Amino acid sequence: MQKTVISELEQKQAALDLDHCMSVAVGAAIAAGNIVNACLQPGAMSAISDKTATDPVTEADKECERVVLSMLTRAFPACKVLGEEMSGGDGRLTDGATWVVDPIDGTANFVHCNPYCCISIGLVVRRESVLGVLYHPATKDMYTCIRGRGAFLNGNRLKVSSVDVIERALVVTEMGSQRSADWIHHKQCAMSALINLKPQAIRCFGAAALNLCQVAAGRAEAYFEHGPYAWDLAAASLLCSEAGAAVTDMRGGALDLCGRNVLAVVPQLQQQLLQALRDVPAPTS
Ligand code: LIP
Repeated sequence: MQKTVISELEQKQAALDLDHCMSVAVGAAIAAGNIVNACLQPGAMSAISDKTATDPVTEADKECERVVLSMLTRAFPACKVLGEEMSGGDGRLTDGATWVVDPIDGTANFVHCNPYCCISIGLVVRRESVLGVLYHPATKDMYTCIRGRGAFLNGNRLKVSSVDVIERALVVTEMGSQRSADWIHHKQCAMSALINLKPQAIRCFGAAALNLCQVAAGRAEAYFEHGPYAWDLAAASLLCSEAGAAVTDMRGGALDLCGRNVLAVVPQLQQQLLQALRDVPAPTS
């Protein structure tokens, strides 16, 4: 009988009961989503402290992260955790199975009571995503994916857009929270390159993970950004690839969850986007 050789990643993936992981992660996302929705009610905004003037963090961010990490570590004590707000460290990943959590992706939207924000929970093994859960509290949309088993929105399978001409494409990018000269120069060059490409629409919605969900759901043809961290990308980059998007770094290389840049695009427009972004200088700081 032919020996089934599976990769070390698949072996580790198989060792985790991913259906149980999914069930706990969905429950944790909903629990955090209830906190977000309570804060989005008029007059209920959570206390704000600022990481920087353009990168706020709220007590709700910290409370959501506490709730999510508590549920995950109680159910999976052997897994590591990496959260945007409290797990410390330099945001780098190790080889071990790690829950990578952004308790509120789109915090600047959230502090302005703009509901375009989500909870992102990814499970990463050997620096590659194997499971993703993203919850958009305002719409109660639950995006889920397991490596090799497809991408889903509220249980319905997702497939990227079939648009194959840039003039009919909606492309998403972001200004981000960095304001140093090199980052501003990068953003100006990237936006200029995108404008010159002449897509039908350019959007900056303010949440990396939710932007990737739009590509996976066929509501946008591409999203790129230099800036997102592993907690912005871990869950939604897998959702995009499972829905049929080409997901790379902005030069077309293999996505590095800690590489702080991403391009998710329908395959039929990938070369045009890469060509347009080819000469955009990366930030130096
Ligand atoms: C945000 C990202 C967004 C980026 C913002 C910010 P946060 O994450 O989702 O793409 O442009 O600067 O980093 O901080 O709201 O979780």
